[in-house]
Amino acid sequence: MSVNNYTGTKVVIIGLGLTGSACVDFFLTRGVIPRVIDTRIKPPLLYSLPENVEYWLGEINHSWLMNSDLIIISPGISPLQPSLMMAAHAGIEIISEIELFCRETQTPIVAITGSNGKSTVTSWLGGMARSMGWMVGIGGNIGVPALRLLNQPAQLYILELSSFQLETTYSLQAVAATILNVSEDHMDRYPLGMQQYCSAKLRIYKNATLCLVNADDANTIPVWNAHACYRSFGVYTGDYHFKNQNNSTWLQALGESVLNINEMRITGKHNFTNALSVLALADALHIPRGISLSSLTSFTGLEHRFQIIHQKNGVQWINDSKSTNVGSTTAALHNLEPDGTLWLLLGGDSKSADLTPLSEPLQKKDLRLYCFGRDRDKFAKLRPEITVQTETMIEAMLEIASKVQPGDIVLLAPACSSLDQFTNFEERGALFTKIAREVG
Ligand code: UMA
Ligand code: ADP
Repeated sequence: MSVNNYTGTKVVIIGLGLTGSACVDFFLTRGVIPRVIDTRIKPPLLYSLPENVEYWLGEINHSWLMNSDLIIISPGISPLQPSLMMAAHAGIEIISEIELFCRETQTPIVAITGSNGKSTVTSWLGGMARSMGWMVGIGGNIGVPALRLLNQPAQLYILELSSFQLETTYSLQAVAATILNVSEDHMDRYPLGMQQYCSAKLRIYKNATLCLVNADDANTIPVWNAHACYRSFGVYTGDYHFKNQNNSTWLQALGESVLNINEMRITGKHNFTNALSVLALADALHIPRGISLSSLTSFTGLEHRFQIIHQKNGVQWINDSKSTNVGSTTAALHNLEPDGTLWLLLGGDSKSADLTPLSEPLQKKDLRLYCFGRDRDKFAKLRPEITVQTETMIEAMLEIASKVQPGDIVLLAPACSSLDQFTNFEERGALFTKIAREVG
């Protein structure tokens, strides 16, 4: 039941992708016919637009904006575009789809952001909450627009939120909110750099009941929200951390050793850190330990995230196609100590990132780099003496396949978005998997 009455509101939606399309449906069911703008000539969901909805393609229609009462911007559109700045200056409200969603529901929301690990933590916690028998809506940046979740009854929402979505979200009042980590990403969207990117992420804590911060990452810690309760996780500090005992590593929660990490099926040190944050959020939701620990041990991770997809003749092939920034590639490299050579595939669209933080992890010995895609030159400069450049990932894989020896690992962790050569990271990961199984 909508608590907001939009009758008579002149609504413009910018973007006709997943988000814009969900917004169109939302307003139509509330009896408001919005107008839709997309700066692309052929936005992906144009075909789904009902005939009675007016649309404008190829550029922002400034007069439509100035004649509206409410503008909903898709995550891919920056509110700092000149025409949106002018609309804001004229007093026209500009909000995200997440803001619309928050205004519609009183159901508790867990909100999760961070440069890396959002989808993993969101799905992991989501599965855990569902195993309680709760009706849980899981969505946001993970791929399901939050507004679509309103179509099903829910006792709890778990939302993955990007910095883009948070920029124009004001009414979020999460029962628990976390920034998992911050490393450089999306610098093409944030010309003022990390400060601007961090400020967008920090908005997640505003009005949260519980803020879960990463004790090892100062960028995840807010300097305000005096009303919130704070919990932290970290490698060796924080309310949730690791403890070495009896020659193994345990998850330590609020002073108690609760789980030997060897009992978990997920791999990678970064995923054990994700487990700490999942456990902290589960505790915030009062999920009994028996259920949370059982879910921590059974979760095997998501596709395209640091997954061994092929093993033959002593060679492992790892698909980490979702590694789209320097932080996730660094995490992947820190996990691997092969007996032989590590063959790393890097490249794509680096989104104007500073790549120099990769220099240190790329000092690993017995490493070979294969750089492909649009920004391959930039990566090749990091360690030219061990680098081969190819136009495409397939060319690189064919060459690597002819050279690998038992004990080697081939890792796709490209530190880039795939959009220069693929539809999305799933397509890149699926191709890597297919070729690895054919030639590996
Ligand atoms: N675009 C234009 N002109 C427009 C509108 C969009 O050029 O008028 C471009 C954008 O710059 C972008 C692309 O079209 O390159 C898609 O943008 P969109 O805002 O229409 O995207 P949606 O299809 O609505 O998908 C969005 C999120 N996409 C982005 O933030 C770019 C999806 O996250 C999210 O799953 C979906 O909403 C549902 O919430 C994707 C993503 O890449 C997976 N997110 C970034 C990330 O994870 O790093 C933030
Ligand atoms: P996101 O939704 O934030 O992009 P994902 O869970 O999809 O996060 O993982 C994206 C990439 O980040 C993958 O390469 C994954 O292996 C890596 N990753 C996951 N968790 C972490 C973490 N805590 N720290 C660094 N990298 C991580």
